Amino acid sequence: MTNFLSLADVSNIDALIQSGLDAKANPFADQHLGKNKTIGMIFFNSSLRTRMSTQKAAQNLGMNVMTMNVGQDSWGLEMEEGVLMNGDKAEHVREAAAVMGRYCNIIGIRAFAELKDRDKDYREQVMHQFAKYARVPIVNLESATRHPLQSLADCITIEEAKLKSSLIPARPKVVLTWLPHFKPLPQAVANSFSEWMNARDVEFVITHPEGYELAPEFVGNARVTHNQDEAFEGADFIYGKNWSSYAHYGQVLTQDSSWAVTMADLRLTNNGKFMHCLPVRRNLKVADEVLDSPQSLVIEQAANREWSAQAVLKEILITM
Ligand code: SN0
Repeated sequence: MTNFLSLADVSNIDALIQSGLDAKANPFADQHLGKNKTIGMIFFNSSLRTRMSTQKAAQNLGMNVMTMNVGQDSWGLEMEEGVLMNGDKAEHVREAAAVMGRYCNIIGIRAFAELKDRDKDYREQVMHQFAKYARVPIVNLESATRHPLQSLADCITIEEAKLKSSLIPARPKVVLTWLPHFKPLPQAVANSFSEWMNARDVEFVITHPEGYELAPEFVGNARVTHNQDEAFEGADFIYGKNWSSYAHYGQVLTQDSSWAVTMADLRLTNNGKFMHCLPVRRNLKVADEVLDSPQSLVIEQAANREWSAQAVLKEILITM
């Protein structure tokens, strides 16, 4: 693997999931792989799990880690080509990425959607500019349209739950449900989860209010319904996430609280497990009773971020 920008960079998902499970069972088996190698983690946005789990994974592999919060620790970075730089951004990505590429063997980047210009966000300018000018492998730490390290951790979590419980069928029913929120959030987590579930052997259903359709290339072969109760019937996994509208780009079209997940909703499922990438706003998106119930996988799912990052970094390191 050279870059890890999306599922398209993965040649064998099953093997990558297994590598994550192996890392979890034996975290320090590959300490030699990253010796004298450095990862730079560049954040344009806030992070808790991604920052800590990726750093931990890199250290498990023996790597050195440097972290940079763009605009706070560093100069603001200009991404557009050929512009007169007389605004608030003091440095161009051409120099910044080229220099970072000299210090680092791998660069991880987090750059959320700005949710203003859909074409611009979906072009993934920041990832592509870094890949072009840094000339080292780039790892997506959540970009405008995707969060593949999260999706890999989600796949690991689902496989692990299947191994632990004989009640979950070999081909589980997985439901991605929209949750209410007053703030416009990116589609990245939902897009990515959908992209990865389309590549797995699951019955995949997406449910959301009208106007919240994801981009068709991410929906793939999922069944889409506006009836959350119907979607939840017999589900083995409920994956909650809020996202803003793609069609009415970046807008909050409804905050209908009936879409929040409660225990009454979970009772419609096949003893379904609840998943969320976190951070989650309690009782706005999901009831306390769900997050605190034995059916919630959110903490294990976050714990698995370490192993998804480790599987990906290992895959990149073995090619160096
Ligand atoms: C981000 C998102 O993409 O939705 C990161 C998720 C891993 N989430 C948020 O920005 C939540 C912010 C909030 O105020 O609830």
